Amino acid sequence: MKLAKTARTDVSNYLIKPPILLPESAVMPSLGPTLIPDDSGFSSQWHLNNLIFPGIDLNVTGVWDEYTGIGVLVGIVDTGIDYNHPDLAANYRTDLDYDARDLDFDSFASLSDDAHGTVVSGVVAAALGDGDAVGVAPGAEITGFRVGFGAGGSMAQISTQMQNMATVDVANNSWSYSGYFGDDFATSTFAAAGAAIRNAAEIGRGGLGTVIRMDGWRRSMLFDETGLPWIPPSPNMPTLAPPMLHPGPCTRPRARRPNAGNQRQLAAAERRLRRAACARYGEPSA
Ligand SMILES: [Ca+2]
Ligand SMILES: [Ca+2]
Repeated sequence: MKLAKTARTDVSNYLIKPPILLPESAVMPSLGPTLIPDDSGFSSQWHLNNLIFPGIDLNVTGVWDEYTGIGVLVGIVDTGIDYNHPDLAANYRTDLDYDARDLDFDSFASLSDDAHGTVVSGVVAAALGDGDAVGVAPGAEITGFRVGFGAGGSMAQISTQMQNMATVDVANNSWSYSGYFGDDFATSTFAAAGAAIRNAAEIGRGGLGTVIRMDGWRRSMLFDETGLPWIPPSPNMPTLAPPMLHPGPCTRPRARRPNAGNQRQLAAAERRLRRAACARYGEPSA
């Protein structure tokens, strides 16, 4: 089985900056985003910045002043990609892609059924400036892991590209092989692909694990609602119960800056989660 040419890992962007401590009396100025793309189609990209219904969007433009995804490589597992498209050319890595359909090192969209990968690549990382649009991470790099579907596809192609996910920082999979949410990686049909996903989650990014987007996941879901097997992150957490009974930062409501209002919201959310966890695992909630 042939795999993509080069493993690439750059963990420098995952280092956490030390917090900036301010005196309690300090007032944070309210500043809007200064990076506003001048791409001609940006005003129509309501999912990034909704001009008609403000706030009904991804709330991402404020992040771009500090971070646009520079230094992160996203693997697009999908059909072929028109990487000569002016929105994509600047961010596409032709030296890292792999085509499991044609068994070559070029994931260019060469057939009429190759349209999907180009669209998905643009949503992820269409570059600032050139073309018409921008992606949610316009500074990130992308590379293509081409597969076919229907008569042009096979489980061997899928398994190969699931293995190749270990060579990128983030992997995107906007597809299903057997219908919406029909792919069951616990079955024999998908067993090899499932093992490859687990491998990427364990060894990608130099051992930090490739970040693999989970379709169908919602922020309100608890892990055991995903139907996935629990992989203990620590000997002290052999099941989901310990982290559920000790709610942590992952339960925090989204807030840009701490203040009295969202601190109360946080406390209330943690109380709700703790009550739910205790009820689920038969523990007293007092
Ligand atoms: Ca090819
Ligand atoms: Ca662009």
